[in-house]
Amino acid sequence: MAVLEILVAPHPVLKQKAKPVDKVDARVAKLMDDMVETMYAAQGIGLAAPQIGVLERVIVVDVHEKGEAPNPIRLANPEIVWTSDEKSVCEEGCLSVPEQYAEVTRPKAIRVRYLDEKNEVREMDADGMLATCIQHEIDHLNGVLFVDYLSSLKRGIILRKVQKMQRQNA
Ligand code: GNR
Ligand code: NI
Repeated sequence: MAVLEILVAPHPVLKQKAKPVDKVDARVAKLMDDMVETMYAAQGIGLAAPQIGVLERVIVVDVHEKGEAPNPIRLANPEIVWTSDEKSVCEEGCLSVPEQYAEVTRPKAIRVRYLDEKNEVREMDADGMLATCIQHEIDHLNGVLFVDYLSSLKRGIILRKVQKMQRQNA
């Protein structure tokens, strides 16, 4: 496995739409493993392939509580097939928008269909943090960042802060 570099906004790859995988073969399974390792190294609860520069529809999530066993979930070609009418508000952050947080409203619960690491079709119900995280990751596959839900004023403030930080670290 390998820890990969995470792209930071405004990297153009983060605005592009990712392509479906044909099937989850050994190559895609390895991509999933590398993404899990990269997510843990960055202390994130999710990661989408475009964040490591790969424009394929692959995401990983792990929302396990501190002190509980890790529970990584690998999803290829994830599709939301149902959303609750009920919404929830979560303070979101993003590894590609480092150290910035803002409230985003999304459906509280979802059902998602996907291919697992063995290329088997699965469906999963999610709510709470897991539902929020999966929706955040699927947005990345469509070139959408959480800041895109904010006013252009707030988005501009956040993206300028990130660029300034990046320049200082360079
Ligand atoms: O680590 C992450 N935390 C987080 C918190 C609230 C809502 C979404 C997330 S996902 C984020 C990791 C990330 O950027 N995934 O794309
Ligand atoms: Ni993100």
